[in-house]
Amino acid sequence: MADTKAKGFPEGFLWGASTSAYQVEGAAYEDGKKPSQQDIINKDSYERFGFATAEVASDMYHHFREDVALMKEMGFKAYRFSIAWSRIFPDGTGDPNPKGVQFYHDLIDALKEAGIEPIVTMYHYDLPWALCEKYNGWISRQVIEDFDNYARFLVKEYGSDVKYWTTINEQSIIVQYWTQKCYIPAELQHVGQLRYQINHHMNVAQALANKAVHELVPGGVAGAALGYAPVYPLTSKPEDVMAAQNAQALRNDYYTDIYFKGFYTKAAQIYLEEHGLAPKVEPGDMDIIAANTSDFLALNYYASECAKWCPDDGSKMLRWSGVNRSGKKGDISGFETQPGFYEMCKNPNLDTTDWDWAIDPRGMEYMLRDLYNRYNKPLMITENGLGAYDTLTPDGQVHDDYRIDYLSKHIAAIKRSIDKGVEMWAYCPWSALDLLSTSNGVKKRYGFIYIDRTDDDPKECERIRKDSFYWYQKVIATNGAELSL
Ligand code: BGP
Repeated sequence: MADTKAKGFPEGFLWGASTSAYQVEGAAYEDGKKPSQQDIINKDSYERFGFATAEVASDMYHHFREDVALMKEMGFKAYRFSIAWSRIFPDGTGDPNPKGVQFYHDLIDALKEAGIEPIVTMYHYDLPWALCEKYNGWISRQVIEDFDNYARFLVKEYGSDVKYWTTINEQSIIVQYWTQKCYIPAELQHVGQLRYQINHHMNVAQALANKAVHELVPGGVAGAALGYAPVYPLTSKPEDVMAAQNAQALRNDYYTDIYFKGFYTKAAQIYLEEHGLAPKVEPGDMDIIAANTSDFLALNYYASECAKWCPDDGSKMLRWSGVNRSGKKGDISGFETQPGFYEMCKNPNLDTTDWDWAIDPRGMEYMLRDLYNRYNKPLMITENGLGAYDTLTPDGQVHDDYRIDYLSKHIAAIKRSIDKGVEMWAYCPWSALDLLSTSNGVKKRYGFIYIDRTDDDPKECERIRKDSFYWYQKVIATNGAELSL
């Protein structure tokens, strides 16, 4: 008889955490690095909203040995981080910057010495600013060739030490929140089709990056890191259920079908064509995409989403996802609306974070089971976490029991998925240490390690272990068996 006992996390499971270059490194203009589009976007956010710039961030560039030591103390088996393209190629192309190249060698060596497996993301929102100035960045097809050149350089340079490569971070989120994630000139911001054009350029670029890993890294594996939120219908009315399927097609399948099957999800593509939003595809693009599919999918899961029917009778206009900048529940500026397809809405059954992100561990289990059943490919969690206000007590502690509660419930959901047969490689929640949020400065915190700084004052960026640090240490030591405090 088959052994039906729950098994939990496999031996060798990669416990760790994630960060991205511009959100932690700082040293934005040091040792030859030139600005990325995030240095420009975040400077603007500081002026408009008072959110910290990326200039210092968590100052990891100068603290990385201390940070790796803290990761080792927590027992990390893996660390997922990204490489800043503009540290390697300050102008996007041309000669590499020796000091930038050396920085990542030093980081990778330190991780290896600590027994921590690097999971490297090639691109996490930070295109070299020089390429925005030269040709409007991801809007131009030229970026495909330049990204391929950069990706090939990375895998040649670091491939002997790095087996796990995630190519591009969160294309789905880039489509929704494009001006936060990409520099888009003001005069083009009304052209919705460009969101999907950028995404198409990324699809070709990321397929070429998969190819580079497969050609140049013996035993190397490659796949994108996707921001993924499964979609529930608001009610069991058939039209709401249909709307949820439509939203699932356009917001999720449209990316995963490309990564694993090499084509655009039909219903989504037809909807985009009918509404003048579909990307222009050049001859040969789909061949490159289909010939270089992914080995695994890295998932960034924070929340599930909810959809309801939306008529196409002129009563509703196309609108993209809103954002909550204040950190006060309910301040979200609106929901994505695609007339005739779906309208996103709040799920009345779920509590949210202060930034209006639905808290839904069951949604993670639903997502993992669904994706594994459909594609039968290994999965990793490369982001998951609770953005919250943390308080540093006068005696230098951070009691983040709310974060422990959030993470333990999500880890339990992964365990249930594994027990139902899902092949999971890694859990790398967001984030190893506090960092610069993409949308809310540094007061919205995610880390196991508190960084003592404010939006206005980077201070010394002192590192302080939170309660969740000690809790996660125990989770890892017991391979996920012990999830309580
Ligand atoms: C993901 C990004 C990360 C990260 C996280 C939290 O979309 O990949 O870079 O920041 O979300 O989002 P935020 O920083 O907006 O709270």
